[in-house]
Amino acid sequence: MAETIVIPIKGMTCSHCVGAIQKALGKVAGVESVTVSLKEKSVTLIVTNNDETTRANAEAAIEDAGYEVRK
Ligand code: 9UX
Repeated sequence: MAETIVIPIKGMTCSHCVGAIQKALGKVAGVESVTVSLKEKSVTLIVTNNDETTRANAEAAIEDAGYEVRK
């Protein structure tokens, strides 16, 4: 069942960041859709399974793209 994950992101301040994060997360397995909010400084993912692996992969993709996940 599709589920929603919201990940707060640090250091995302312009629309280029939004594009970069969207692209990075679009490649993560199990991610069905990516919505980045510049205003909320967070990303909302629709995922096939809200499991540890999917979340870890998504966080790794954000960090690889050069952003920090706010824990
Ligand atoms: Mo904009 Mo984002 O100049 O890392 S691309 S702040």
